[in-house]
Amino acid sequence: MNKKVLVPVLAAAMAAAIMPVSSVMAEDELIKVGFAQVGHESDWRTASTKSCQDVFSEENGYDLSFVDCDNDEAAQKEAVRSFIEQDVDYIIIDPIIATGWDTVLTECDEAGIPVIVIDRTIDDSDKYAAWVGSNFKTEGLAAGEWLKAYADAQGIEEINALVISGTTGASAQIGRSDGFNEVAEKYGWNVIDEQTGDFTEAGGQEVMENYCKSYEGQFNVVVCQNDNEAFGAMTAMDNAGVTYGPGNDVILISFDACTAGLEDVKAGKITADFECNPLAAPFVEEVIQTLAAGEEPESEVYMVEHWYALADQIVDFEIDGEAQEMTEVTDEVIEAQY
Ligand code: GYE
Repeated sequence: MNKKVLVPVLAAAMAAAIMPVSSVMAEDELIKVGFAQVGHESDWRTASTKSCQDVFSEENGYDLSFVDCDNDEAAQKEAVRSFIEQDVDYIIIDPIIATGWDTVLTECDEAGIPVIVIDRTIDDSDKYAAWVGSNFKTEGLAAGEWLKAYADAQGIEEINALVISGTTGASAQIGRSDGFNEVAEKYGWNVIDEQTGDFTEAGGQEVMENYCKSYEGQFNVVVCQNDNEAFGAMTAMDNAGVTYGPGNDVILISFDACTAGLEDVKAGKITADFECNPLAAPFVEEVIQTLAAGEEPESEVYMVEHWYALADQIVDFEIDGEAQEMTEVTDEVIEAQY
């Protein structure tokens, strides 16, 4: 398998190479793209949708059919089938969950429509041209190894963690859980519970309310698998009188590092935030252009991501022997985020 890791310089060069197509282009000359998006559950998702709508615009030569599948697996398959009926040129899928895809992908294949998978992975079929997204297990490992280094630096000997996971069966959930649990096992931490908040603020709040009741005084780490869950968890902890963030009762870990998440890092609420970069659409366009030219695209393209904290929470750590760099959250960093 060809693998490619994008570096920012290459990304900028690729963005510059995307030529705007004349706005006088006739409608039938536009490239028809269908995008079956997960839903609208988070800030991350909003940024992902905007990235796709910006790239696959009419101005850029595309006719985009966008379907918000509202986190409904059946609706997502239906959306893909409607794209086959519309005879689009390319289908983009952000799979809500990682399995159950082979039948519908076979239908795309038989219709001769190439599929590009974006963000979450499909784990039970290889009938797609390429995937562009993030290494979720690496994100989970980073959160775990950072926690180890930070707890050591603070003299915290015991880790009692509660996890609020993402949508069960989504590859983003599976990878982040696997990564964090692997580290937890290695250091003998106590992971008290893991329940899903479905990547939403309301879900995060509900799970944390239950945790505060069931495990009062028993936990010192809360891991939320996205920023929106962390926002909900903070409301629940505020209501229960649990303090969080640097120097407080609970070390609060989050993923995504969207603007609002980084603002909470800056405010000393989220202790560390592990980025998942939603701006993948330019790289999906690169895949489409490669396919349109009759060439074979890279089969896997990984987004570049950063690990964020305030200066006092930045510690040295490694993943599989590789030293990791952390980025200090400043106003400029927040300003540049999505
Ligand atoms: O972390 C979360 C979103 O699939 C990586 O989905 C994505 C996740 C992201 O709802 O905020």
